[in-house]
Amino acid sequence: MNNSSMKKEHKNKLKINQSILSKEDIEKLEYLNNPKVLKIVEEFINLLKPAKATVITDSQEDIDYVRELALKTGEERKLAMKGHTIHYDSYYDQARDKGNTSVLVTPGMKMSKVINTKPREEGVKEVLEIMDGAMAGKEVLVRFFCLGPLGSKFSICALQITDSSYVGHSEDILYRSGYEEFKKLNGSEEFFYLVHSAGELDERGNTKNIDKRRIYMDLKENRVLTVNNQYAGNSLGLKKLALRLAIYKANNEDWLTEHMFIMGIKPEGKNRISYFTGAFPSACGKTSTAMVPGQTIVGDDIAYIREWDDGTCHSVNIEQGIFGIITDVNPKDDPFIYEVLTTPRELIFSNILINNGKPYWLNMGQELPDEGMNHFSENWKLGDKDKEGKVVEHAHKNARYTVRINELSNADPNLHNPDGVPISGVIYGGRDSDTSVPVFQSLNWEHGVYIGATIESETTAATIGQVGVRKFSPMANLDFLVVQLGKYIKNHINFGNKLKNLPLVFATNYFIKENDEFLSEKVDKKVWLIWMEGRVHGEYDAIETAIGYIPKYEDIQPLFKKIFNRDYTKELYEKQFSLRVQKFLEKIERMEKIYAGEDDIPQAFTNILKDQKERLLAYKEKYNKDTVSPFEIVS
Ligand code: SPV
Ligand code: MN
Repeated sequence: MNNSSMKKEHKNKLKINQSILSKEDIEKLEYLNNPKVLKIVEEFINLLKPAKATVITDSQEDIDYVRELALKTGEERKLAMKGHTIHYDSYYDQARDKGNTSVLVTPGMKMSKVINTKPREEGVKEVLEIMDGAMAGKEVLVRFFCLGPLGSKFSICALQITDSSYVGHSEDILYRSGYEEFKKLNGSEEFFYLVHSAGELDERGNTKNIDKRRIYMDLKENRVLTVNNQYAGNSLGLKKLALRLAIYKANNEDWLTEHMFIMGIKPEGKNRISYFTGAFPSACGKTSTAMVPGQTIVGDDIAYIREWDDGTCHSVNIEQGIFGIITDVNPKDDPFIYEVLTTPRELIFSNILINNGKPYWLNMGQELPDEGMNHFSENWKLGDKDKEGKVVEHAHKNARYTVRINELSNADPNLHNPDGVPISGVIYGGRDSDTSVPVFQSLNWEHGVYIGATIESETTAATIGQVGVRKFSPMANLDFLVVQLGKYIKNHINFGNKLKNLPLVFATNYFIKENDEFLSEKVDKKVWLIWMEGRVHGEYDAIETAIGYIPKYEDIQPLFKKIFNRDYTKELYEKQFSLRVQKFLEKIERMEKIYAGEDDIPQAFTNILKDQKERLLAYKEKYNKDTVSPFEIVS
């Protein structure tokens, strides 16, 4: 049947060949009554030129189709355990590609200096040229999702077009299906759209033309165009790509889109739960904090936060699953996740070692086989080297698992609550070996914004004697900022100032060292969490210091006894909670330099930085030393 007869028969205006999009699929699109959806589908199918297009609704049948397609195309393979599959990304596509990720800007659009930008016209032209014919011979999925709980004023609809069944399947695990939510839009153009093609594939099913990998955020059109990649951080429209669109939207509408977990803290013996959000750069303990035993998890990566009618703020997880780093997950440190990864359920592993149908990853707490299939080859052997002469490890360090949160025994019952959860605390987690204390509370909301805006994380590869390189990441969100840093900070300050009931703000640093040894154990974060939760309820006193409120020994000692039956000594407390005044001053100097290079930093923020510095200099004078004991500050 040719184009014109197809049009007549179905009375649709879509100029797409019926050999590509069936009558039934056209009807699924038309049901939504949304001209913009039809326009986008037509434009991109005609550009990308797939052999077949399939529209996926919320029905179980459609969702099963995607899961099975991933096995049929070979993008995923079954493992021995029921429901488990393995997916590989190209050896050169194992993490987010910051270099080829750009924000497309129009004249007059102000961006922070730390953001990669490209003139919009040039970027759109370039990526559309690369996308032309990129789906030749492949099947494309047209998907509808809801970022946030269904029927929630937080949520944003998102249209995803992708030729990767792995991407489609991952999104079914990680996001809520939103076909009916699109219908409820009533034809409105208020949605994000995300177009992805893995491009031409090699014999292993991996993207061939990595050099033509592009990830372009087109803020003007509320869309992201991404091509020649498969790694989820580059390909999954709903994850870090829609995060950027939502940051832009939130910063123009006075709410917050943050790179934060949401967790419930439940102190033993007290009949209550307090919800906290937390922003941690990678390798600073984000997932392991959200997974502390005895607490609940709402989300581990992205939160929308809005002012609520009662003067508090509420937050939702825009996801319903976890795309977590698998390296280091072992039964001792991460019992919940380890259990999930080793029992039957729907679960995608990526970029790990498979031997005899069984999964193996780095530091899983057992010996690994020295051959198998991995992110490098079908037949990897210990000692194999890549083209650059580098020995390939058993699995990639950034290897991942993808699983639904409701598969976890610590899933919070409010995960899908359209009202979200009320937030009473915000945690900013940094990583340094020589400056900050394990936990402290900000002096007020604005000082809390300062703490978030000055997060640093030390690189972990530092060898003995070498000082780790410090990476700056305001609110752990630097990679995703698509507004000026000054505007982002101002939005944070204003957001808190309009709330009647402000969340308290805390900072953590689990990595302080003495003589190259960590001063805290991995599990200690439970004590810090319980202390923070208690502060929200006015249960613990604290010592007011130049950097903020720090816990008292008398409060922390019994918590260690009760929770771990451990004798927490005064000596250890003093080492952990001494104020390294000189080191804090050095940090401030680094921040002054960074912020001096940014335009439009709010005066309020500059003042907090100045006040913080003055308080530290006053300590230097008063105590006449570089490091001040918390016992001295008390007395
Ligand atoms: C992160 O790197 O912050 C992640 C994984 O959550 S990615 O999807 O790559 O962004
Ligand atoms: Mn993340």
